Amino acid sequence: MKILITGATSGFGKAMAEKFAAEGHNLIITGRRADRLDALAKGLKNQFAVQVATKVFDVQSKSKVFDALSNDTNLEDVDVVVNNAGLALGRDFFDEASLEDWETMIDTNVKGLLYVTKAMLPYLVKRGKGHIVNIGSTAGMEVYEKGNVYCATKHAVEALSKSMRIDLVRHNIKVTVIHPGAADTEFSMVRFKGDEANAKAVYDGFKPLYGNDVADVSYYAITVPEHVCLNSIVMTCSAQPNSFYLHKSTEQARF
Ligand code: NDP
Ligand code: 8X3
Repeated sequence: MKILITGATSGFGKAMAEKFAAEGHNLIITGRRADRLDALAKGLKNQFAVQVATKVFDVQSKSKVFDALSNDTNLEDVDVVVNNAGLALGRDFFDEASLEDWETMIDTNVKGLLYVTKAMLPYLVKRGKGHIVNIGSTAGMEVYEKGNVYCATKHAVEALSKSMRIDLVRHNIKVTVIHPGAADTEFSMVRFKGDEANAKAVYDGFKPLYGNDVADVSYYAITVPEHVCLNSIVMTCSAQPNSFYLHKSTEQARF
């Protein structure tokens, strides 16, 4: 298979690239940090003898997404598009949160996912088959205190995944949405804007998901038989029963 993954410079996207390459699949990996993409591509090509192309762009920029993804013969036989790039910014009460943080989350998690999907669809439609895998979140299932706009963007990913599944079925395009719970990636460092103590505290007192857990589940979802579609997968670590309750060894409530 050939798989395009957005946000492959760290966390889930990087772990997926490593898993899919280890299983012999060719990749197009994307993100904004070119140095990381180049190092990952080089390592995977050497280790697994697969083809790995890189594309550097910000998913928030409509023109850059379409410049990067349009009219590229290497994309004509892409089987799977993984919309993974995304972020949270801030953990603040609604009245105290930053408008700029809200805009960046909406532009990345919602509009970026739409731009990438729209840019890739002509290839999948022309082929008459394909699979879109969107990375949502348990935050897209239930909102939690101070999660406001991040939760809203992930609710949008859930709604868009359902819509895509209906509208694209006539093109034989499957749509899966994966909703992970708390996972130890660079996510919290980004959310807390480099505040290491706050970021680390998120994962204190329990064993969270890791990138490879999400990569393994994603791999399963993209390798089921063609006539099977896993529509929606909610996956959490064993200590997390829902989006806002986390059973910590040190305290009962996460937030
Ligand atoms: P990381 O911060 O480790 O990775 C995020 C990835 O997204 C990076 O590769 C980053 O690349 C990319 N990215 C962010 N903004 C942009 C942008 N504007 N343009 C292009 N790429 C971008 O976090 P995770 O791996 O944890 O997050 C991946 C996805 O999973 C996100 O959608 C997140 O919301 C979701 N998620 C995370 C959970 C968690 O607890 N970690 C749980 C549930 C869902 P670069 O900076 O190089 O551009
Ligand atoms: C990321 C997980 O719990 O921070 O989507 O919302 S959480």
